Amino acid sequence: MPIGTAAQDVRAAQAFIIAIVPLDEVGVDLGDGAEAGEFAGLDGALERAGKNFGEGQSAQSCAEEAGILTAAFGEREVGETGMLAGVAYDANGRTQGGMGADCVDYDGDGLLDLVKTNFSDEMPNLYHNEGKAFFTDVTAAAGMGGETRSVKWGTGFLDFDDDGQPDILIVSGSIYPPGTGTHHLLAQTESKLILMRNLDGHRFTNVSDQAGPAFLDSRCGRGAAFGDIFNTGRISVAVNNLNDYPSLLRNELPSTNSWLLLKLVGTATNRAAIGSRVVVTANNRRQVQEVRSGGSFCSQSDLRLHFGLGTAKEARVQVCWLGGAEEALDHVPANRLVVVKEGKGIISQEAF
Ligand SMILES: [Ca+2]
Ligand SMILES: [Ca+2]
Repeated sequence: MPIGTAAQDVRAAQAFIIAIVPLDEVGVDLGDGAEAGEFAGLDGALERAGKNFGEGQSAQSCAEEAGILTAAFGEREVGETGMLAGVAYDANGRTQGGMGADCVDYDGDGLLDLVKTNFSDEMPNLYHNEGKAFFTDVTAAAGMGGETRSVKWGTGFLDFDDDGQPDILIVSGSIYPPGTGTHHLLAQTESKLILMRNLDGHRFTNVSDQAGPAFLDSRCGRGAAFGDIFNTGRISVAVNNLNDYPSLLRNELPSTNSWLLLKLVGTATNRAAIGSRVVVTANNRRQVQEVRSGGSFCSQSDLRLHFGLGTAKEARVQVCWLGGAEEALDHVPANRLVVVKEGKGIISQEAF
């Protein structure tokens, strides 16, 4: 779908816009998945994202029928802690058909929280990190209890409006390809993308019907990858669809909010800095993110970390490298890509 007229129609009526852009228009070869792989990671590996939940435990989470939280105790010992951590079941004690998962600190308390998508007729899960590796299912209280339509797959936290409060995108799609056999007789799926806006750090609201043509289009979605692919300071989204072209959702929100894009380069630790953590503080609000390999579902997002800063014009950046080294950078100006090298501080900046 061209951006032109459809995006302009929506722009007149809505506060923000995400439009579909054919991937071949931005130089991604649709005939060879490897071209898109660096950003979209459309291959078939089980989603599994490395996490550190802020209490001295490195952990991996994986959504299955009973949520599994695999925690590392020290360097060599690994154990399954989903039951004790409160993420094995939903708030009613039921197992669920888990599909995708992601984590970020959505409420600014410094601890990484979890979102998990599930099968049709089931709510997704939003697990709030209470500290000491224990989580509370706050799905209903956060306003996400109504999202039960269709099977939900890829998901991720993204601050699409750069207000400093991470929002949530969920990809949905029928389990069987539309029009196939006796399982799915409808010619088209009725599955759509879901965009949940973070209102105040505690509650989310569904703004899909205000988010532009990409969210009105029914597709049989699966994976979702996130990144500032156009270098605009706004997070865009790549979605892979079953038996269909992938979609690239360009974020065209006319926001005046500031942002910061951080690229970490490891030296003592791995060069991609996977597993390293960043704390960004701006306007007295703290945000935590980690560099991750792998995403959910079957996707790889931009390794650069994107932070919405709201009205702030600068931020304090603290980097905790995977090997334990730390460095702090004060008065980092907003609205630019900043490259930080382990032990060297900022080695380059590029304003967009
Ligand atoms: Ca939190
Ligand atoms: Ca936001």
